[in-house]
Amino acid sequence: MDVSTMIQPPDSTRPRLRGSQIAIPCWFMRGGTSRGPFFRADDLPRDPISRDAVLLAAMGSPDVRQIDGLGGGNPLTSKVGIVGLSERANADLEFQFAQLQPDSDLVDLTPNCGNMLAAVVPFALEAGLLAPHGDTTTARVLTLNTGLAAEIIVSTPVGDSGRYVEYSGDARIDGVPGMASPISINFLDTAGSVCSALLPTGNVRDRVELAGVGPVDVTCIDNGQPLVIIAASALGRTGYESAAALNADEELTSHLEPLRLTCGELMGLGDVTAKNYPKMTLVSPPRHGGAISTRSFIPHVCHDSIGVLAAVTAATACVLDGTVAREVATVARGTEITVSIEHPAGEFSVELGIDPDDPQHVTKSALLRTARLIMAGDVLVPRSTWLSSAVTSQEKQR
Ligand code: NQM
Repeated sequence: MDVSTMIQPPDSTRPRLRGSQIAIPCWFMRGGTSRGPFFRADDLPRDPISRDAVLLAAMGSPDVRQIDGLGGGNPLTSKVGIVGLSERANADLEFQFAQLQPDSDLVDLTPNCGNMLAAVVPFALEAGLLAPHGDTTTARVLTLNTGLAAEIIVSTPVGDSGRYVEYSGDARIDGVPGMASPISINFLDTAGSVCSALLPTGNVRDRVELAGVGPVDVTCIDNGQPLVIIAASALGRTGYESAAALNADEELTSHLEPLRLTCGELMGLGDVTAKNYPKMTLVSPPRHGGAISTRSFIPHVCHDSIGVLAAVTAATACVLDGTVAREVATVARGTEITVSIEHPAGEFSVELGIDPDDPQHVTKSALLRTARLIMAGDVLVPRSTWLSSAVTSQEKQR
């Protein structure tokens, strides 16, 4: 067989039968410190049951090693991006983020992921959804999970065969080796992304009774990601332990989950047993010149670094008087400030805009991420997972 008939550009393909399996066009991308397959919305079944079955099969969940799929055995590598063009006046692209888990068959479409968000515009350019429009391409992305909007700027210089997405560069983010091209993300409206308000309990601080520990002060806050912020010292930890040590700390995790369930109710989120939020965030004074030190549980595993919107939310808590974070943080005052969030793999800088007339009001946030296309091709899933008529009708045409 002529090799030219075997190799097709992935963007010229659609989902199709391949023996007993279905081949679905897929772009495997790193977004920030997360990683996962991206799909064009039109390439997946519309029926949610079938779509979830396809995503579980693609990732190899449930299985702790995800040996039969693309997942990497960790929540940070069990993420999926689904992207389509938007018909809304204020958005170019719509991004549906799906959080899967290695060890469960849950496909959660309710949380945000600012790391995977960083890969949305590069993906849209690679997959032919968007055309680059200059040395940089700016697109407005609406995250369907919570209605979060962001303006994202990606480098798209001219190469030998036209404009391309530049992945190489001199930006560095802690938690990812090496350097890469910067991607700027400006969040347009993050307060109360999942909750009803930035401070969903109405307070900067609440006191919660925790069995076996006693009263514990928490800050319940959502500036893009619902967080419960607790002083590490309140749970008898320094907050400087490694992620691995905290994950092995069964006494700590046995306290965190009941606290999470109680705070979930206080935050108006109802029963959060099967939800990936609120995330539990232990804080302590900074040790490396930053504003605060964090250990973020997402929500049952300690993050190797910290999520993007979790960092934005923690940074916001650092500037609000009365919060548990403010008490241990070192932050400058001003209307345009950088808040450096220390985490197990380094630090994460968040730019915050503060209302000059109201220092308790954070007006905007911005940050820098990197992303990279790792693989483009097809992911294959068993035919039985796809129950919709799309592939069957394609089959009839052959
Ligand atoms: O908070 C981890 C990640 C995330 C989410 C998680 C994220 C965010 O690091 O915006 O990026 O909280 O599950 O990808």
